[in-house]
Amino acid sequence: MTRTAYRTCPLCEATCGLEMTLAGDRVTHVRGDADDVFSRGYLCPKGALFGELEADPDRLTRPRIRNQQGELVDASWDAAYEEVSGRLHAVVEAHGRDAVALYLGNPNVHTLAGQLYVRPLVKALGTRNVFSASSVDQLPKHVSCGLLFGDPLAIPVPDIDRTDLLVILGGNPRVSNGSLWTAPDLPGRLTALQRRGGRLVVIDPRRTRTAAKADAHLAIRPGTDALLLAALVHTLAAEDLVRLPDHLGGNVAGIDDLLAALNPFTPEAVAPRCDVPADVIRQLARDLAAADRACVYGRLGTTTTRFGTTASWLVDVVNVLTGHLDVPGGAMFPLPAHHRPFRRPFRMGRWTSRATGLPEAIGELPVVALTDEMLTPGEGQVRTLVTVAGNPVISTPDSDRLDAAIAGLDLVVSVDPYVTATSRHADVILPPPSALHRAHMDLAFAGLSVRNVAHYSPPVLPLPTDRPDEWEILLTLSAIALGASPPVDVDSADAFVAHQLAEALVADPTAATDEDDAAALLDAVAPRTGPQRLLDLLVRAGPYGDGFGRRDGGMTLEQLEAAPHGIDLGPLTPRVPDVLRTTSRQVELAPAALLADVPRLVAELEVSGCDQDSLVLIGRRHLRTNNSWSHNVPGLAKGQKLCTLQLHPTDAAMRGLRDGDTATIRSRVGSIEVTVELTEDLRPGVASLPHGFGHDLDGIELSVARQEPGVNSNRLSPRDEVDPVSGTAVLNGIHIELSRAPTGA
Ligand SMILES: Nc1nc2c(c(=O)[nH]1)N[C@H]1C(S)=C(S)[C@@H](COP(=O)(O)OP(=O)(O)OC[C@H]3O[C@@H](n4cnc5c(=O)[nH]c(N)nc54)[C@H](O)[C@@H]3O)O[C@H]1N2
Ligand SMILES: Nc1nc2c(c(=O)[nH]1)N[C@H]1C(S)=C(S)[C@@H](COP(=O)(O)OP(=O)(O)OC[C@H]3O[C@@H](n4cnc5c(=O)[nH]c(N)nc54)[C@H](O)[C@@H]3O)O[C@H]1N2
Ligand code: SF4
Ligand SMILES: [Mo]
Repeated sequence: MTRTAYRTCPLCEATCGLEMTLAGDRVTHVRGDADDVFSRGYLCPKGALFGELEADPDRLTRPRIRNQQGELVDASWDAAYEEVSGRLHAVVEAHGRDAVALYLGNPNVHTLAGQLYVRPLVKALGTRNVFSASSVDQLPKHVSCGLLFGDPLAIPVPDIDRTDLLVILGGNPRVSNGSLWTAPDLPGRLTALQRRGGRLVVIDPRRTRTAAKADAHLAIRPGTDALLLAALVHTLAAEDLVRLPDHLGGNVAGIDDLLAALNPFTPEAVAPRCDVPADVIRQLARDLAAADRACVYGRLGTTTTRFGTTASWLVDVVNVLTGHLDVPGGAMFPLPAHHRPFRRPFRMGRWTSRATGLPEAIGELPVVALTDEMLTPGEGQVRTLVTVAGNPVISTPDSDRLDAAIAGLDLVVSVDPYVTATSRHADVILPPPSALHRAHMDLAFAGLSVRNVAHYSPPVLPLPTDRPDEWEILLTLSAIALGASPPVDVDSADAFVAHQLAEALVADPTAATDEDDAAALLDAVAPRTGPQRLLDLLVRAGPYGDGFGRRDGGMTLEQLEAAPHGIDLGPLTPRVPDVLRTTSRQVELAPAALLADVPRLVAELEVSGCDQDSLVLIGRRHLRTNNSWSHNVPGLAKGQKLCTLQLHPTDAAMRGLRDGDTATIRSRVGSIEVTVELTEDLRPGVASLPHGFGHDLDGIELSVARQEPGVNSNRLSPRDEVDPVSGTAVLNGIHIELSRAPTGA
């Protein structure tokens, strides 16, 4: 007997609908859900192998505890929680709450546990040492949008289906399937843009799959996007091309200060540094200004650079000044179905990293500070690490130092399904059940979608009775952090979280409810519990919600449950001024924190182009990978050597390297050996190495990945090279030296 089940794919930001065939509890086939209102049948190789990933025999089904001999052995849930509780309480008692660091990895934005139950855990831990993958990723965009629009979550996305001209800097959506930009089948949408006569311009040091199919590709020098963007602004001003959409006119502040600050950045001044001709920059500005519907978009190749926040800011500045912010076909603000809590105007630097002085932003510290927080003695020194869905030993800079620092901690707890480079250090591993056993609804990505869409997936399989759901694991940890000893009453903890949410909703003027009694909201969603109770509250209080009876026919979780292919809520619509949370309630084009960084960018103009024989390293992604944890799926890995150093033949020849040779790469902090792959897709002076590899460390239990382990590129990233505004790591544009490895190929 087989059956069909539908579920949103949790593997990347595209949120494709999966149609799965199951025999018993095994997924035998996956295809794209042709009826999905958003993805309409699209599927990538990872989604197609979702069943294989879920059934991976290396996934843990029971907790692990480190025994007296130092081995990680199977344990019961009771014993595992007991171990965490005893040791965590001891650390907090002896050293205080800041001695516990929390690292939140990328999959947290892909699970309901991460979306709904991490915040209670953060509160319960009460530590300032909260870190996440954001600071090796998109944090600069949160900061720039926080400063521009007042809300770090108000991130405008390219309205791809209606635009005529799209300029992509440092993104490769034909491979990544989009990021901070949720649009299933981006390859198809990009093709459609060109078919209807629109243009795609890609700015990237590498001729990526996206660049190869673009109408124009500018192979910019890494790390110089902020300069190019500043020159676009300069041209718009110099040629009198600035025009704001009518509805924005009265809501934009700071234009004069902005233009004055960017006055030094003429196209001629930036051209040698960017290695993009001045007339090309000027023409791009004119094209953007002349297009009825156009949009500039920057992704990882702009954020994880020395000018990450400044580049992120200027992307939106160009959209504003060319009249393309918040209008159809431009950069638009989605309106998700769930209620988003009212936010006070964005502030950062509310505390700083004790060891590095780097500022807090969106409630966390930059992860580049984690190693020093562990190694620097004194009050608040980190002695315990809790990771939830994260693999910082592979994903974050200066990995060898971090790896060694983690090994010296008093206690490591990992909520993770695998024994990875990071969780191999754990004293306790708490594995979440497979995604098939968990409900799903994308909350983060609904706020980044090119259409307003709501999609709820119930669990495909019942949870085995002997296993907690991931949200229950997080709630148990929260209760332990608050001082409880196991067994924890998860139902009470969950009721407490729901009550707090209901209280927040009745107090929130932007929530769709007239109730002033939290109990009435909780009655309305009874008898639901767990994430479903929270979701029903959020959806009913949301912009399309039933408002707990206020709006007839408004959305409820019940409606979503009855719509396995999702509910389409229509194209994006203008949202200014509602979306603005700045104190002035205006778009602040020239925030002080960003103007203060302009002199550093001016200094960059003085840097000469580049030495002929110097090399910088950038990253890349492959369609068949997902950061550090997809390499264990045989159907995805296929024994391919994906972790190669791509190099231009000219750079290789200068060093006597040939295709297939083994080269030694040295950076200021580390050295690794890797196979060379020659390609003319890179601009000379730039080498490319993917991240997420290095699965051959002692103790890692990834039997398939170990066969083709690759090397960890972050052993080369210095932890003191950051975008100073946000503290985000520089992962693109690392200076390296390259030579033939002594042992040869
Ligand atoms: N050099 C370089 N470094 C990079 C990047 C780069 O481009 N270059 N990219 C950066 C980016 S964009 C990101 S987002 C980070 C990612 O950094 P991380 O989030 O630290 O790493 P991931 O590889 O995504 O690892 C996710 C972990 O979550 C576990 N996991 C998977 N599903 C679940 C689940 O449902 N629940 C739980 N609890 N755990 C789960 C996996 O087993 C894995 O251990 O890496 C960053 N690092
Ligand atoms: N297949 C696959 N898809 C993924 C992931 C994955 O691991 N594999 N990871 C997911 C995650 S966590 C994220 S955050 C997204 C990332 O999504 P994207 O940002 O679209 O993906 P990347 O491939 O990292 O693209 C960054 C691009 O920036 C270029 N670049 C490097 N330095 C510079 C520079 O200084 N300037 C400019 N203009 N370009 C530069 C690189 O050559 C690269 O093409 O992908 C997501 N999707
Ligand atoms: S594009 Fe992303 S969401 Fe869609 S099937 Fe592939 S991994 Fe899943
Ligand atoms: Mo990411």
